[in-house]
Amino acid sequence: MTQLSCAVALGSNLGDSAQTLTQAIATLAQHPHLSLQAVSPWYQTAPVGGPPQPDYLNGCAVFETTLTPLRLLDILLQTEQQFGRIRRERWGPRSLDLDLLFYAEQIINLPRLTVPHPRMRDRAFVLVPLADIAPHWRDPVTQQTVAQLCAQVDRSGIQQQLAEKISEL
Ligand code: GSY
Repeated sequence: MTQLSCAVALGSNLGDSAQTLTQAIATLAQHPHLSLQAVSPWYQTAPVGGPPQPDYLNGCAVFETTLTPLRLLDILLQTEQQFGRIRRERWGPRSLDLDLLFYAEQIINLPRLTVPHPRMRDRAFVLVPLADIAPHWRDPVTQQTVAQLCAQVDRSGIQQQLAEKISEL
C-alpha cells in the first residue's frame, strides 16, 4: 500500500498540556498504520478567538500513513476523546485538539473534512511549528510553501518552549 505524508496540528490548554501533547504523539505513533516522521517543538501561544482562556501549548507532527483521510480523521477524534476532550463550547478551552492539516498534496472537500485545514493559513500557532518540520510542503490550494505562509502571519504571542520543558518521546 502506498504511504502518504500527512501533517497534524496539536493543541491543548487544559491540564498538563506538555504531557498531553507528548502522550498523544506517542499514542498516534503506536498505531500500526501511522509512522511518525517528525515532531516540532512545542510553543506557548496566546489564545485566538473564543472566550478568555489560558494560553495554549501547540505543535505539529508529520506522519506517513496508509490510512484514508476519513479513517485518519476518526483516529484523531478517538485520540482526542481518549485524552478527555469535552466539547464544551466551540472556541473554548480543550485538553487536546488534533487537526488534520495536510494529506499529501490532496484537496479534500467532504461534509466531515476539509483539507488543507481551512483556517491554517491564518494561524501562526499552526504555521510556526509546521515550518520547523515541513517548510517546503506546498499548500495545494495557494501553491505557497509552509515557509512562505508562515512569513506572512503575525507571530507575536508565539513563544517556543524551553528545550528542557519539551518531553522526550
Ligand atoms: O483550533 C485549535 C484550538 N484553538 C487554539 C489553539 O490551538 N491555539 C491558540 N493559540 N488559540 C486557539 N484557539 C483555538 S479555538
